[in-house]
Amino acid sequence: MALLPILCYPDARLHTVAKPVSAFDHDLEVLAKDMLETMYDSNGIGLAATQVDVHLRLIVMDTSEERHDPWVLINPEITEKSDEMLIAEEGCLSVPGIFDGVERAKEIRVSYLDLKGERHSLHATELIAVCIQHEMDHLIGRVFVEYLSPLKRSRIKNKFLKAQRHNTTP
Ligand code: K1U
Ligand code: ZN
Repeated sequence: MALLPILCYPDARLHTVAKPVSAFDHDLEVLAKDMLETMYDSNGIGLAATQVDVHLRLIVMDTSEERHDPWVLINPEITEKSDEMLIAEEGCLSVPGIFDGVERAKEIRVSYLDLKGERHSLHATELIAVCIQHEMDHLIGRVFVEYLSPLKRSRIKNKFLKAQRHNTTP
């Protein structure tokens, strides 16, 4: 098992569009395990492969209190979305220390494959629905700060660029 480096905003690689997974092999299992370890180590509730510079449609999550319910969703697709929306506070391991409200569908249905390539469908609400939508955005190269106002986004970008230049934490 290994901890993987997480790309930090505004790294251009975060805007890469991921490709569908086609090989359900040992390498994919290792990647999923390493991503889960990286997510747990960073106290996150989700992580997309894009964030560890692997451009495949794979996300991992654990929204349980006990942190003992790892999920691996491969080639996820949203098949249904509620008209009802909610605004929830989001954070991102690629934009550490920044939290803000984003409007998302309150309920979704997602079709995905597991590590054996078997298809499943899940109905998600509230935090789980928010987290899946946030992670699936990563797979199309979208970071949650893109939902914020241009002023907020530019302040965040400048803060992170400055920290990068000075080699400090944002
Ligand atoms: O970087 C990521 O994609 C993971 C991200 C997932 C997420 C959290 C909250 C809302 C939507 C998506 C995180 O895990 S951020 C850190 C965190 O644990 C957290 C932040 C806010 C609320 C709950 C948890
Ligand atoms: Zn994120």
